Amino acid sequence: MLTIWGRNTSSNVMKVLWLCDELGLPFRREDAGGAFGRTKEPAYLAMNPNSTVPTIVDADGTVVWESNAILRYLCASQEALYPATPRRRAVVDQWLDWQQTSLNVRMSTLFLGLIRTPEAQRDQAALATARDQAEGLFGILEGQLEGQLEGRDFVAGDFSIADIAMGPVLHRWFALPIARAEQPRVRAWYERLLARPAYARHCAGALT
Ligand SMILES: N[C@@H](CCC(=O)N[C@@H](CS)C(=O)NCC(=O)O)C(=O)O
Repeated sequence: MLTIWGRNTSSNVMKVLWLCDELGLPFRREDAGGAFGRTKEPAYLAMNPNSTVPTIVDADGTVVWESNAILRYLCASQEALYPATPRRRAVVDQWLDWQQTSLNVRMSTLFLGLIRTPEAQRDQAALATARDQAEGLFGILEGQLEGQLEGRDFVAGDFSIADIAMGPVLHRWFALPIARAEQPRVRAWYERLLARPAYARHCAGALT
Protein backbone atom coordinates (compact mmCIF):
# COMPACT_ATOMS: atom_id res chain seq x y z
CA MET A 1 0.00 0.00 0.00
CA LEU A 2 1.03 3.62 -0.56
CA THR A 3 2.60 5.32 2.48
CA ILE A 4 2.42 9.09 2.90
CA TRP A 5 4.96 10.58 5.28
CA GLY A 6 3.96 13.91 6.79
CA ARG A 7 1.87 15.66 9.41
CA ASN A 8 -1.63 16.53 8.23
CA THR A 9 -1.21 20.20 9.26
CA SER A 10 1.19 20.80 6.35
CA SER A 11 -0.40 22.36 3.27
CA ASN A 12 1.90 20.29 1.09
CA VAL A 13 0.79 17.07 2.79
CA MET A 14 -2.87 18.17 2.55
CA LYS A 15 -2.59 18.26 -1.25
CA VAL A 16 -1.54 14.62 -1.35
CA LEU A 17 -4.21 13.50 1.13
CA TRP A 18 -6.89 15.36 -0.82
CA LEU A 19 -5.78 13.83 -4.13
CA CYS A 20 -5.74 10.29 -2.73
CA ASP A 21 -9.22 10.84 -1.30
CA GLU A 22 -10.49 12.20 -4.67
CA LEU A 23 -9.02 9.17 -6.46
CA GLY A 24 -10.12 6.63 -3.82
CA LEU A 25 -6.50 5.53 -3.46
CA PRO A 26 -5.88 3.58 -0.26
CA PHE A 27 -2.93 4.81 1.78
CA ARG A 28 -1.46 4.85 5.25
CA ARG A 29 0.00 8.02 6.74
CA GLU A 30 3.00 8.30 9.05
CA ASP A 31 3.23 11.47 11.13
CA ALA A 32 6.52 13.29 10.50
CA GLY A 33 7.73 16.86 10.47
CA GLY A 34 7.04 19.71 12.89
CA ALA A 35 6.54 18.51 16.47
CA PHE A 36 6.63 14.88 15.27
CA GLY A 37 10.26 15.17 14.17
CA ARG A 38 11.60 12.06 12.36
CA THR A 39 12.60 13.94 9.21
CA LYS A 40 16.21 14.27 10.36
CA GLU A 41 16.56 10.56 11.12
CA PRO A 42 18.91 8.71 8.74
CA ALA A 43 16.09 6.46 7.48
CA TYR A 44 13.98 9.47 6.53
CA LEU A 45 16.91 11.37 5.03
CA ALA A 46 17.66 8.32 2.90
CA MET A 47 14.20 8.78 1.37
CA ASN A 48 14.17 12.57 1.26
CA PRO A 49 17.47 14.41 1.76
CA ASN A 50 15.58 17.71 2.14
CA SER A 51 14.20 16.69 5.55
CA THR A 52 10.78 18.01 4.50
CA VAL A 53 7.29 16.56 4.18
CA PRO A 54 5.57 15.09 2.26
CA THR A 55 7.42 12.04 1.02
CA ILE A 56 5.62 9.04 -0.42
CA VAL A 57 6.65 5.41 -0.71
CA ASP A 58 4.55 3.48 -3.19
CA ALA A 59 3.71 -0.21 -2.85
CA ASP A 60 6.58 -1.15 -5.19
CA GLY A 61 9.08 0.93 -3.17
CA THR A 62 9.06 3.99 -5.44
CA VAL A 63 9.93 7.07 -3.37
CA VAL A 64 8.85 10.58 -4.44
CA TRP A 65 9.22 13.94 -2.68
CA GLU A 66 8.16 17.49 -3.73
CA SER A 67 4.41 17.67 -3.30
CA ASN A 68 3.56 18.70 -6.86
CA ALA A 69 5.76 15.93 -8.26
CA ILE A 70 3.82 13.54 -6.01
CA LEU A 71 0.51 14.86 -7.42
CA ARG A 72 1.78 14.29 -10.97
CA TYR A 73 3.05 10.82 -10.14
CA LEU A 74 -0.16 9.68 -8.44
CA CYS A 75 -2.43 10.77 -11.25
CA ALA A 76 -0.20 10.25 -14.28
CA SER A 77 -2.85 7.90 -15.65
CA GLN A 78 -5.83 10.08 -14.67
CA GLU A 79 -6.72 12.09 -17.76
CA ALA A 80 -9.25 14.24 -15.92
CA LEU A 81 -6.86 15.43 -13.23
CA TYR A 82 -3.64 15.66 -15.25
CA PRO A 83 -4.36 15.86 -18.99
CA ALA A 84 -2.19 13.86 -21.39
CA THR A 85 -2.56 16.31 -24.28
CA PRO A 86 0.60 18.48 -24.24
CA ARG A 87 -1.31 21.75 -24.68
CA ARG A 88 -3.70 21.01 -21.81
CA ARG A 89 -0.99 19.47 -19.65
CA ALA A 90 1.16 22.59 -20.05
CA VAL A 91 -1.61 24.75 -18.61
CA VAL A 92 -1.87 22.52 -15.53
CA ASP A 93 1.93 22.44 -15.20
CA GLN A 94 2.19 26.20 -15.45
CA TRP A 95 -0.17 26.65 -12.50
CA LEU A 96 1.56 23.92 -10.49
CA ASP A 97 4.91 25.69 -10.85
CA TRP A 98 3.32 29.09 -10.18
CA GLN A 99 1.82 27.75 -6.96
CA GLN A 100 5.24 26.67 -5.71
CA THR A 101 7.33 29.60 -6.87
CA SER A 102 4.93 32.54 -6.49
CA LEU A 103 1.80 31.92 -4.45
CA ASN A 104 3.29 29.63 -1.83
CA VAL A 105 6.18 31.98 -1.09
CA ARG A 106 3.83 34.79 0.01
CA MET A 107 1.30 32.47 1.65
CA SER A 108 4.03 30.78 3.72
CA THR A 109 5.18 34.16 5.02
CA LEU A 110 1.61 35.02 5.99
CA PHE A 111 0.71 31.65 7.49
CA LEU A 112 3.92 31.14 9.46
CA GLY A 113 3.92 34.78 10.58
CA LEU A 114 0.30 34.97 11.69
CA ILE A 115 -0.37 31.43 12.93
CA ARG A 116 2.97 30.01 14.05
CA THR A 117 4.75 33.14 15.36
CA PRO A 118 3.88 34.85 18.68
CA GLU A 119 2.45 38.32 18.06
CA ALA A 120 5.35 40.16 19.68
CA GLN A 121 7.83 38.46 17.35
CA ARG A 122 6.00 39.13 14.09
CA ASP A 123 7.67 41.07 11.31
CA GLN A 124 4.76 43.36 10.50
CA ALA A 125 6.45 44.93 7.47
CA ALA A 126 7.13 41.53 5.92
CA LEU A 127 3.56 40.47 6.65
CA ALA A 128 2.14 43.60 5.00
CA THR A 129 4.30 43.08 1.92
CA ALA A 130 3.36 39.40 1.67
CA ARG A 131 -0.35 40.24 2.03
CA ASP A 132 -0.18 42.85 -0.74
CA GLN A 133 1.72 40.47 -3.03
CA ALA A 134 -0.62 37.56 -2.29
CA GLU A 135 -3.63 39.73 -3.05
CA GLY A 136 -2.05 40.63 -6.40
CA LEU A 137 -1.48 36.94 -7.15
CA PHE A 138 -5.07 36.08 -6.25
CA GLY A 139 -5.96 38.90 -8.66
CA ILE A 140 -4.20 36.89 -11.40
CA LEU A 141 -6.31 33.88 -10.45
CA GLU A 142 -9.41 36.10 -10.51
CA GLY A 143 -8.58 36.98 -14.12
CA GLN A 144 -7.89 33.35 -15.03
CA LEU A 145 -11.19 32.19 -13.52
CA GLU A 146 -13.09 34.97 -15.27
CA GLY A 147 -12.13 33.45 -18.63
CA GLN A 148 -13.45 29.96 -17.78
CA LEU A 149 -16.71 28.50 -19.05
CA GLU A 150 -19.46 27.50 -16.65
CA GLY A 151 -18.98 23.86 -15.69
CA ARG A 152 -15.28 24.08 -16.64
CA ASP A 153 -14.61 26.83 -14.16
CA PHE A 154 -11.56 25.56 -12.35
CA VAL A 155 -8.07 27.01 -12.68
CA ALA A 156 -7.15 25.04 -15.79
CA GLY A 157 -10.73 24.52 -17.01
CA ASP A 158 -11.65 21.05 -15.78
CA PHE A 159 -10.92 20.20 -12.15
CA SER A 160 -7.25 19.17 -12.00
CA ILE A 161 -4.21 18.88 -9.78
CA ALA A 162 -3.70 22.62 -10.35
CA ASP A 163 -6.73 23.16 -8.08
CA ILE A 164 -5.44 20.53 -5.68
CA ALA A 165 -2.04 22.23 -5.41
CA MET A 166 -3.62 25.59 -4.59
CA GLY A 167 -6.57 24.46 -2.47
CA PRO A 168 -4.79 24.31 0.91
CA VAL A 169 -3.41 27.85 0.67
CA LEU A 170 -6.69 29.11 -0.80
CA HIS A 171 -8.40 28.06 2.44
CA ARG A 172 -5.70 29.82 4.43
CA TRP A 173 -6.19 32.99 2.38
CA PHE A 174 -9.84 33.12 3.42
CA ALA A 175 -9.28 31.91 6.99
CA LEU A 176 -6.36 34.15 7.98
CA PRO A 177 -7.17 37.31 9.98
CA ILE A 178 -6.27 39.73 7.18
CA ALA A 179 -7.96 42.25 4.89
CA ARG A 180 -8.80 40.93 1.40
CA ALA A 181 -9.98 42.70 -1.73
CA GLU A 182 -13.34 41.50 -3.06
CA GLN A 183 -12.47 38.86 -5.69
CA PRO A 184 -15.80 37.17 -6.46
CA ARG A 185 -14.48 34.51 -8.84
CA VAL A 186 -11.80 33.41 -6.38
CA ARG A 187 -14.46 33.27 -3.66
CA ALA A 188 -16.80 31.23 -5.89
CA TRP A 189 -13.93 28.85 -6.77
CA TYR A 190 -13.20 28.40 -3.04
CA GLU A 191 -16.88 27.59 -2.48
CA ARG A 192 -16.85 25.06 -5.34
CA LEU A 193 -13.86 23.37 -3.70
CA LEU A 194 -15.55 23.40 -0.29
CA ALA A 195 -18.46 21.52 -1.86
CA ARG A 196 -16.05 18.63 -2.56
CA PRO A 197 -16.09 16.41 0.56
CA ALA A 198 -12.44 15.42 0.18
CA TYR A 199 -11.34 19.07 0.16
CA ALA A 200 -13.44 19.87 3.19
CA ARG A 201 -12.02 16.81 4.96
CA HIS A 202 -8.32 17.46 4.39
CA CYS A 203 -7.79 21.14 3.63
CA ALA A 204 -10.40 23.33 5.28
CA GLY A 205 -9.90 22.85 9.01
CA ALA A 206 -8.87 25.33 11.70
CA LEU A 207 -5.47 26.89 11.07
CA THR A 208 -2.80 25.45 13.37
N1 LIG B 1 8.50 22.34 -2.08
C1 LIG B 1 8.34 21.31 -1.08
C2 LIG B 1 8.21 22.00 0.25
C3 LIG B 1 8.20 21.01 1.39
C4 LIG B 1 8.14 21.72 2.72
O1 LIG B 1 8.82 22.74 2.96
N2 LIG B 1 7.35 21.16 3.63
C5 LIG B 1 7.23 21.75 4.95
C6 LIG B 1 5.81 21.56 5.47
S1 LIG B 1 4.62 22.42 4.47
C7 LIG B 1 8.17 21.04 5.91
O2 LIG B 1 8.59 19.93 5.66
N3 LIG B 1 8.51 21.71 7.01
C8 LIG B 1 9.36 21.15 8.01
C9 LIG B 1 8.62 20.25 8.95
O3 LIG B 1 7.39 20.10 8.86
O4 LIG B 1 9.29 19.68 9.83
C10 LIG B 1 7.07 20.49 -1.39
O5 LIG B 1 6.16 21.04 -2.02
O6 LIG B 1 7.00 19.30 -1.04
